[in-house]
Amino acid sequence: MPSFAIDASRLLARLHRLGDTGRTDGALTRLAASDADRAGRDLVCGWMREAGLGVEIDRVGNLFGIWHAGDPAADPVLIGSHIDTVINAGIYDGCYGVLAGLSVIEALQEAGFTPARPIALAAFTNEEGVRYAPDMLGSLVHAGGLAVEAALAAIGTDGTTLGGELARIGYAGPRTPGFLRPHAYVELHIEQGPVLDAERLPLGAVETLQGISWHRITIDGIANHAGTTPMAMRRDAGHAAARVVTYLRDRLAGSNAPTVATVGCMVFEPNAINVIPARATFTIDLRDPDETRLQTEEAALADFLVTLAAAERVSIASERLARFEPVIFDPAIVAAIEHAAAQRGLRTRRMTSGAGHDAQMMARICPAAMIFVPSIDGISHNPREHTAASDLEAGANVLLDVIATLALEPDDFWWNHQKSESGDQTKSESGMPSQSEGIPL
Ligand code: HGY
Ligand code: MN
Ligand code: MN
Repeated sequence: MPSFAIDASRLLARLHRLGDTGRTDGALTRLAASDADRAGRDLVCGWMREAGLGVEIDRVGNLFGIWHAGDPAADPVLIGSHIDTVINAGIYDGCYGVLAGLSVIEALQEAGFTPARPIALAAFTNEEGVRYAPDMLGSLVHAGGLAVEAALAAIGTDGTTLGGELARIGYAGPRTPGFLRPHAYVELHIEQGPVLDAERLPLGAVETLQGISWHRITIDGIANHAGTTPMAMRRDAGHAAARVVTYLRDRLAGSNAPTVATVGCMVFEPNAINVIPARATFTIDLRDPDETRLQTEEAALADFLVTLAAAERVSIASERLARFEPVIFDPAIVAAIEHAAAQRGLRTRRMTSGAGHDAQMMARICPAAMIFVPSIDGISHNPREHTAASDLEAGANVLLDVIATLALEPDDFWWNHQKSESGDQTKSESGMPSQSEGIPL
């Protein structure tokens, strides 16, 4: 069993400290580039500097803490996630992956591990996409999927621009996004779903991530008097919107497919108790692990909207906010995750991620994969989000093993310190094989 581990009490203390940062009336809402985000960023950058990492900030506010070890010319192994949250969030989504990554780097430093290449930690901007669309914005820009200027010009739900807000909070950095080309990327995250908890498994080796399709729908009818307008004469944007919500539920409830649809935001105008809504604006989040089926659902929805507009005598406009195809992660890193867990006596299962993550963007530019730990009752995007401390610790230790392995060169041992003490053994005490005999990375 590996004798090498992260400092779990430090990780948990930081998780709760960060989780207490940016709360308003007790609720944790750290939207991208908000004052609460600034407070969280300040805290994380401080911890990165205390660990001796070089802190770099790029033009879209992505934070990087770099351990400049090993060959300075070599691409770094990158650990990452995000610290922005949804509204009234839990403390683990994103923040756990960033803080566990920091605890991994500190553990490697404190154990005298000398990586063959730099190891870096990223906290990407606006992963949630609640204030600015698209989601995973910072990692998407880093991966070259969205131009910097377009990202900075993104208009928020509050009418601000991302660029203006990053400058206001002091996190419009100088580095050009994409300045750091990862050798490999690993993200540790809570599952945010029910599978691991239901199966009593401590870890998931995430091999795929489902496709995501976000749209904003605007329905325009005619405002009229709630009391005097006969039902047959109404051009009710609110009723038409409600029919979209029930269409999605009815269509998918009867399906065997894993497709999911969510209408998370809805606004009526003029939003008055005695006025038939003139306008309804709402969002649709559609997801499916299969690209063809996702396209089929998008087309079916578009057809339904055309039929609905005629039937309700309203006009309906649809604006695409985000569209990401399903992703297949790097099989060698997925195998390394399973191997590292097995070395620690931890059972795992292969999984598809239902949630979007920065890893899906990093997979565009380097080998990438994810490690999941259980979410109790599958609850997330909710202050009740929770993961057992033992699972948080196990996930971070497996991340440690995988990062150490990825930071090796082929002729190196898993733990150089081990090699210097006990000569040329082929296995370190940890049981992790040396690169030459071990994981096919
Ligand atoms: O929406 C998502 O799946 C992620 O939480 N950003
Ligand atoms: Mn997340
Ligand atoms: Mn999230």
